Amino acid sequence: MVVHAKPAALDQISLVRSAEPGGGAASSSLFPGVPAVDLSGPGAAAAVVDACERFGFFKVAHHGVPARVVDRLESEAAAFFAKPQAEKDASGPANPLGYGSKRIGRNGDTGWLEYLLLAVDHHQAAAAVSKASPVPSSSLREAVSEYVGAVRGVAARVLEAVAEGLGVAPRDALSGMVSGAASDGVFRVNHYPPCPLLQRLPDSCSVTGFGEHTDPQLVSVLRSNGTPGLQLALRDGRWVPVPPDRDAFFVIVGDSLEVLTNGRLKSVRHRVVANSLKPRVSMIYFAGPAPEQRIAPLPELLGHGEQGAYREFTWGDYKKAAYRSRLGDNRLDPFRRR
Ligand code: GA4
Repeated sequence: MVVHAKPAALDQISLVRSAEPGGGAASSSLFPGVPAVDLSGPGAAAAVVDACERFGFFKVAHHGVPARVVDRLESEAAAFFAKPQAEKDASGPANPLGYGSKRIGRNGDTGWLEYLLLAVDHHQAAAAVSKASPVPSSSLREAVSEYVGAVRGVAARVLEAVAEGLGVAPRDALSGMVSGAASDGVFRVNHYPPCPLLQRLPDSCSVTGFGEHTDPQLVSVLRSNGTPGLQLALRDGRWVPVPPDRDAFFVIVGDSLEVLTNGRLKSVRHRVVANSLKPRVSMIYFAGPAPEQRIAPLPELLGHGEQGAYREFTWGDYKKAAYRSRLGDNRLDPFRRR
């Protein structure tokens, strides 16, 4: 019998059962793959709503964000993560903003990654990394600001499509929540170094890069390099890998959009597993509202006299509660009406 001891370097990092490609023999026929939506195409609103209802997740094709903007940030991020550890540590530890390594949040979650987490200020014409965020260099600050300026437009178009597809008026009822000057945008760039130790574990085991969780905001817009690792949970709980696509953006439905749509759209659990050979770099923009924003089911989505399925909260309170939780907790549960 072969006994696989967990290598000491992975002491603090938990292992996960691998998702089988396609979601396993039983489900591969049921999972047609991640839907791709052309936001400017005819029927975009219906396609966005359909993908969000079925998976809480889809890929945006033909998004119009120049490759130059994405590539610039990717190379700035690579240059930062290649710096000596002491230089990176000078921008951390993330609390929650700044440089973090292996630790996620404040309550003991860990993963095989390092990252930069930054707050974003929204101005009419442009987005900018907030002064409160420790950014290692002005060139990285500029690259992030330019990138977020572009992807916040993708988030806004997605939320306009959701409003249109669900028959919510005005068209900017949702997108307006995440684009005002007081809105709480967050940006993170994750670097998952190769994890050669994986080769010493059985095939059925992976190393946690970023543990399973839902995102608390309305939507998140993710772009990664060509290294696999992202997985999502289907509605039946089965995990499926998301094939990487460096030219696309992936949209992830968050808890706040679940509540606003009274559960028509559901936030999706997702996670990242480490790769044994190649580094993975992902950049994610989290579209959050202003701290005072009330998050409650939109009246248009309730029948006459119907009570919403969730109790109301403000984004500020929800965020505070999130920071007291563990990554994998179901943070919406306390707000569900039974
Ligand atoms: C998950 C989504 C975003 O990455 C994030 C994360 C945040 C953090 O890394 O600081 C949290 C996590 C995320 C939810 C629960 C809390 C807070 C880590 C954690 C354990 C930036 C966010 O907004 O919530």
